Amino acid sequence: MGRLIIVSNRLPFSIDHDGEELKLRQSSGGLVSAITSYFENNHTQQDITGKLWVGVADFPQEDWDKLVIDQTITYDFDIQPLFVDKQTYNDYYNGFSNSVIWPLFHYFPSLVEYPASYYEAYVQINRKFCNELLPMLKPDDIIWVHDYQLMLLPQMIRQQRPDAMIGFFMHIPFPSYEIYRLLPNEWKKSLLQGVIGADLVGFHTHDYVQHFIQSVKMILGADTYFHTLQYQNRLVKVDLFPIGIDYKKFSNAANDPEVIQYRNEIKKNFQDKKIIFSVDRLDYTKGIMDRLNGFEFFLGQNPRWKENILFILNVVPSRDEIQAYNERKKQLEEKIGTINGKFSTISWQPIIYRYQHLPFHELSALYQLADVALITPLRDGMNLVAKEFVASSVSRTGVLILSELAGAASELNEALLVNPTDIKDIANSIDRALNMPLQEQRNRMVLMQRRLQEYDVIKWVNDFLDQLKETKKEQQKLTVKTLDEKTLNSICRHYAESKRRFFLIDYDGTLVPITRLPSEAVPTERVKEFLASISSDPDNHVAIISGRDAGTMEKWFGHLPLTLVAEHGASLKMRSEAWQQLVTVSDQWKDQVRRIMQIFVTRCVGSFIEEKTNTLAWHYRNTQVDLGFARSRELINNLSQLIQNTSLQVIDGNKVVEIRMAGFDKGTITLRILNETLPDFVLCIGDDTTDEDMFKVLEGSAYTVKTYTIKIGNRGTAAKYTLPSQQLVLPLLNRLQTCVNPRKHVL
Ligand code: GDG
Repeated sequence: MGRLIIVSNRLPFSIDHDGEELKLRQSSGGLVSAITSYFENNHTQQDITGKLWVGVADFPQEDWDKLVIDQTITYDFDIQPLFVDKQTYNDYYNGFSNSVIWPLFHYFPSLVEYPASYYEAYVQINRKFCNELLPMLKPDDIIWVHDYQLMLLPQMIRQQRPDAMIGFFMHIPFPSYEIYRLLPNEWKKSLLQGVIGADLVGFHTHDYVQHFIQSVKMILGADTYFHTLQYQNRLVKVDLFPIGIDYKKFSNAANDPEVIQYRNEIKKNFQDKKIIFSVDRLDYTKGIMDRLNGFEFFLGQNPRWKENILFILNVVPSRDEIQAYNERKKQLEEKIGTINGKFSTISWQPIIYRYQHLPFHELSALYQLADVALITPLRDGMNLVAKEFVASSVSRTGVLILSELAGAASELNEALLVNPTDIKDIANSIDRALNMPLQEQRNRMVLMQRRLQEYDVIKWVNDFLDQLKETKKEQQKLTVKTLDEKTLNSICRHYAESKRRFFLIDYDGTLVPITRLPSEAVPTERVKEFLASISSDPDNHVAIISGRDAGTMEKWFGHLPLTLVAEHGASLKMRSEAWQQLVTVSDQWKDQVRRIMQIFVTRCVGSFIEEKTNTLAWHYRNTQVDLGFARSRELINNLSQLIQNTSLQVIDGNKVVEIRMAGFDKGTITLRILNETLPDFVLCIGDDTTDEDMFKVLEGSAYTVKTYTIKIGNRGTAAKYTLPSQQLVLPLLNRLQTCVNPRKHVL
């Protein structure tokens, strides 16, 4: 392994001017807290040889140069700042990132602004990151791209470095498909394509993973299988990694003298008062206004808490150049004024409001002192504040009130979960928290603490990096199987030496691409010419082995010297012979099956029934992806029950469910033909699940002749080799002919 390169929009610090002196100041924010903790603790994996953080500098180049010359930089990782044009950065950061992606992904579509210049700047800055990174990259580096500002970057790097190890982590929610699809077409496509340029894509929760997979399926048409995506012949993993915190940093802070001193001061000032605490960046997603409304409602309903309670509300300045943020600051401050004006006495006011970044010892002391942490975002990717409050409670008392719409709610279900817009719910929860018996507080706290201790930020990073390496290994296993030049040469050699060559070729998805309707997939002139050419060699015996019915096969290929297998083996026409029906049972079963399939046609728009002599097939290729798949499972279930104790079987094909007589499949018929023809060279190629039966018998121990089994696509298969796409089939087969006769080139 090489270096770990963290790539994020911002660097983890800013530079402040203190007179002539320049000082580093750590930025606040979830991503920075997490990664700096990991780096500071020196917990990096053993095989990582260095650490580098790349991000945009929010300070001038001359400040940076001065710090480097004066050797003021004391971070234990390397830093590569990017200096970018201010206007472009503004359109990329305040524009596309924070006025398009941020509001949309947090379910505020009405706040989204759509100027094209924002997107252009987003592309430009992502490109700038890519261009700066490329010359730095070494072959073994791990590149870990973070968050919504850099969604295009993974693919940009991938295009230049196809083998790079790239991870992407999204710190904010990924919205449901219905929300995501509101983006203009070009944007929504390129953002998804950009992200899946990574090998591993991480989110905080199962829901975000599912939403992302759904969008990739619906918008890019990618194949998905649980947490694996298949897109343009690349395998990408998508999984959940709920970010952890630096647990020890918060629990150990209780013994820090600076924290103790500050804690004592506050205690002295607010003796006997219950403290409610919250800290957030100033952001409309954090639900501060609804929280204040909830608190106001609580005070109105519970006058006995007058003078006995204090809400310490800390708001950290954030994105103040964006209008939506500025306006909200004014509204919040007015609301705080109203509540204080309404409920204060001469010696007490209910809310202490501060608009500033707190030093760590103050933050930590407030976490420890709070009787209640009131964390009520309207949406939040995770929310680290909730976790930090829990970790800080060394006394194991205190109650967490947490929004059910924060990602953290899926891990912290011992908190009092509230709907953040329901002010009564918030008020009732405050009341319940203030009256909760100590034992119950402890029971809840202990369970949450155990969980957070178990999966802290170190585990989080290591888990992500381990999975990234695993994904790379899985991809490599698939590449090992891909038909390469060496294997092609050996197939060619073997082909040239053989005298009784046998070809088993599937039709749909192999000789021709899959189309919307089976009737559209007619063989092209190119296919017919190729088949005529390859079968004209007396040493070649070619079988087209398909699920199509005998009539269609005869119409298309009857004039050529080919063996034809229809309906997966129910009908057979050996080369130069007549068709034989291998199934002779009555087809009365069809009526009942047809009736059931018809119900599914009605219940799933776009699906249709194909009727063949011995088979009924329900196709769902043209349906809404998820609905089609769900209905196909139901249909399989219904049909399986229906055919119990009959000689029928249900086949779960590629976007098709078929029912036909048992005992006939492509494997059985393959063995039968081979036993009749006794070849010395076999090449079998197909794309569908039904082709697996052929691959299995040919790769099984019963069959010993040298064979080449080739699956199109790189899903799991019993075939020995894979070919990335259908378009490569004819060139491959054609190349074999040139092995014997180099001048013969049909295509
Ligand atoms: C994004 C996602 C996700 C805050 N104020 C002060 C301060 N902080 C620190 C907290 C905490 C961090 O900043 C805030 O993290 P959150 O998770 O609460 O929120 P975002 O900044 O919006 O983070 C979020 C996160 O990324 C991680 O993936 O959880 O959903 O939106 O660590 O302690 N630190 C100090 N003074 C402050 O005044 N010292």
